[in-house]
Amino acid sequence: MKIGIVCYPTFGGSGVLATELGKALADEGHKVHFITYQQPVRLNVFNANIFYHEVRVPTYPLFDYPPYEVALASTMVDVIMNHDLDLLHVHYAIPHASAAYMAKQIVKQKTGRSVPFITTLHGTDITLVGKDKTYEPVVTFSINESDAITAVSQNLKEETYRSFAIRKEIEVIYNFVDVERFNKKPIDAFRKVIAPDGEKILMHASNFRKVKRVDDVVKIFAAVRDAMPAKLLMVGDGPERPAIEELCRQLGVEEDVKFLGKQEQMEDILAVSDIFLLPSEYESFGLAALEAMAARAVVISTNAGGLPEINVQNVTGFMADVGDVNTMSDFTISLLKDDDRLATMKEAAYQHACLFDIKNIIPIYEKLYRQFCRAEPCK
Ligand code: GMT
Repeated sequence: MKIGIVCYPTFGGSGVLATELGKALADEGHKVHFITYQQPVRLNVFNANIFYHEVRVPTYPLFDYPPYEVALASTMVDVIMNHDLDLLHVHYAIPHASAAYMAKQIVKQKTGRSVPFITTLHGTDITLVGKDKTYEPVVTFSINESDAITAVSQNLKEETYRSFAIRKEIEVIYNFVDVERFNKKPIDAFRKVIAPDGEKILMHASNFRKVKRVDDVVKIFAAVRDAMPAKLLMVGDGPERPAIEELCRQLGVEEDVKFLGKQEQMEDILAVSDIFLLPSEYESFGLAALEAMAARAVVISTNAGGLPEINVQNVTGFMADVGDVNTMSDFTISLLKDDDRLATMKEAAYQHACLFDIKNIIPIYEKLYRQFCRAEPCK
């Protein structure tokens, strides 16, 4: 099939997922056209089935806000018509679903053909941004106009029905991970640089937004470090980072915390990590936690949103209520003091991640796309 994928090209979970999906579909022989304002960060391979179309937003002195959605819809029309796309798959509702609706209407008027679009809901497009009344009417309308709607967890599906007047069925298709990529042996030299005296290594990765409660990561780590020698790796970047660096200094742990910034080689960093901390206020799914599990790190998280759908209590990791730093710290300390239990939980985390392996999830998306095939047999 010829599939257009629209996403945010950044390190955010929705962009990562959309890019990995496109790469996997291209490996299966589909022609995949990425339509976005920048080369997606994970689009780092050459594949003759992958095409990239940049959305250019010309500026003009009149525009305080350059109209990205208009430029996106126009680029979608161009790509659909010139590359004869079978369907569009847009990731993150805002503004991708409404732009897809607009593109669909234009193509229909020009050619008489109705090009289907599938909207995948990822999280903050529903739970934070989408609910805002500035956006809500357009979000509700464009989700309802989607030819198919998917959500990355059962929790997000329920949240969507709770918050918006959605008349259609939402299919849950879980996020996935390429287990083969993340199941890597730790690089000894790397571990020695980070933890020269064999200290346990904890890790966190996010966009450092308030919803991630990164201050709780540092508080948990400070408690662990009081109990034993340990190191914390912080991957990613975002608005909370200066305050978090200050908190590290206030708690006296700055020597043991390394801020690595945005990283592409997540598998190498995860491979040396014992524990992955994700004390978020909300996660629709928690793709970062799933990647950590595939790399055999034990996930200590909150029980918010869709996290209980991937993190199995006391088996693959441990969950506590949002803000319950003491419970998360106590569990982490007792686990790190028990090497046998740590090894058992690491293996359980890996085994559980295998259920979400890319090989299991891609066929589900293909089955969904096949409903929209124009030709039989579906190519
Ligand atoms: O976590 C973020 O803030 C980024 C955001 C995104 O859309 O890029 O992530 C959301 O989508 C991911 C992929 O489906 C999910 O794994 C994350 O849990 C979700 N984030 C939130 O719900 C806060």
